[in-house]
Amino acid sequence: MAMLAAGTVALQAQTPGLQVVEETLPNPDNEPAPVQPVPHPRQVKWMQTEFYAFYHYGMNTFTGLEWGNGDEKENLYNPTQDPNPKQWLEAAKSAGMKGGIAVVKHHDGFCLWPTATTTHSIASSGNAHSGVNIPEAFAAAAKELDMKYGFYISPWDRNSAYYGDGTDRYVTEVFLKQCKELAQYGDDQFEMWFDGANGGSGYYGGKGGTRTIDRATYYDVPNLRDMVHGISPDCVLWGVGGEARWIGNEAGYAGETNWCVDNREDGKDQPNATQGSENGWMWLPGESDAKATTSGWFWNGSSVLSAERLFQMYLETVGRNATWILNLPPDKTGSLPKATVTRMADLGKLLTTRLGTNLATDATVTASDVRTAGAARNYNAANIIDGSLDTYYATNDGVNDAVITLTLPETRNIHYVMLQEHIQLGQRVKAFKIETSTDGNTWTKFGGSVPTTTIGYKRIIPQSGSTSNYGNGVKAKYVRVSITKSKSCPVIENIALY
Ligand code: FUL
Repeated sequence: MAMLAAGTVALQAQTPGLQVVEETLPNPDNEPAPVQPVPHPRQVKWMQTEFYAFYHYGMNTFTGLEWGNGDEKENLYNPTQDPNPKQWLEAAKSAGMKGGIAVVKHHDGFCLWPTATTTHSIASSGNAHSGVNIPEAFAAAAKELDMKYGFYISPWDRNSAYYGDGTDRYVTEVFLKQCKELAQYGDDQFEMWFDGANGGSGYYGGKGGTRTIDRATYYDVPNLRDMVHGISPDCVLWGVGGEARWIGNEAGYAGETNWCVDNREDGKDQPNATQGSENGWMWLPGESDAKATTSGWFWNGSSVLSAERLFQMYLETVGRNATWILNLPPDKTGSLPKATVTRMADLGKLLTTRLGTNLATDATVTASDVRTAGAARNYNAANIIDGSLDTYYATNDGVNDAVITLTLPETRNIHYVMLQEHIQLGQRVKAFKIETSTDGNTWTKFGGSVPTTTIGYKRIIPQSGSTSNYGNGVKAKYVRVSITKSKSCPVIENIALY
């Protein structure tokens, strides 16, 4: 590719007659050119986290509210035992989750750590078990369990007198400082969660009334991002922070077609949140937030969904190119109820039984076109079964379709096909199809009527197309994946059969 450095072009404009020699940038590995926009490396790591827990716990756990007004007396926060974030994370780990996000300040403004920004925190509660610093204990437990961690801090604060008071005092003296305090609980946080937070009625230091703000400018997001990334460089700022998008519902599903790119405007909700936008201008991957219980984000005694229903949500979120954050509310003891713990272990077992053993690792893989190898990298079809997130299969430039055939040593029963693009080079595939065969001559469509459009970081196609019925699967010795439409040469990282 011929490239002129921007500085050279400017110099040429200022210096008539200057000869510019075009330089061809070397590409010794013959790597495919990226399709823009591409993810920041922290967004790649974030997508690889896939499935993690959400813990709504705080003042509301004790008042029974979903949205506290901000006037709750601090001593109402009164856990009956020491809150135990390690127990929260252990349950998530047993479900196959790779991390968790703890709510440490909800809209009521009560902080679960002894912040210097307000007295409305655990430091003022004065109860026997209210002193546990939740973000500190949560980060320590995550490190111990080798899990990722992050915090939810509500930008909207119904307690603060300064919120939306016409000055920037709330943002500079409260919100940014609180985010900084939290960032300091670990330089390896993977996500900070900021909800929509438009403002509204509240206590506001006793003044009451309704406060409105302009979401696009109020929270000083550029400063917030720089400050958090300066301390915790891999921390993706969700929602208000503008590095990952809400999937548009709280019911645990993403679009079957789902792009990691979208058209973001500061302060606005994404119009195509569930599906993203094929020609979006920025990398803005979707996260699906859903409840593991039948109602409410905070603990209210409602029952836990069945492992089958949660498995379905997995297929409809992680299996559709979104991450999945599943809410597990701790109760008044400061721990997760037993029923939640048991259900998480059951979910983990289902995931392991159904998606834990790749039946394709000993397949022979061939492809219609294989990109010419470079000095230190090849693009062989077999790269799709090596399980690596670094190697990938690609076609040559100008070849935007591909037929990849996996031949198994013997006929096996297949329930799911999992596909991954090497998203570091952008999301490319627009359409594909999957077929199976027992003899290599007669082919049967796999996936029922599921629209096989996008792949992205991960796509899982169930044999019958149903996400709610495990079914009987299909007998196959040959599996053929045809990429029929792609923005540029396809780059396929993995294909697995389950
Ligand atoms: C929303 C909040 O208003 C809910 O209370 C909850 O925290 C949910 C995850 O995000 O924006």
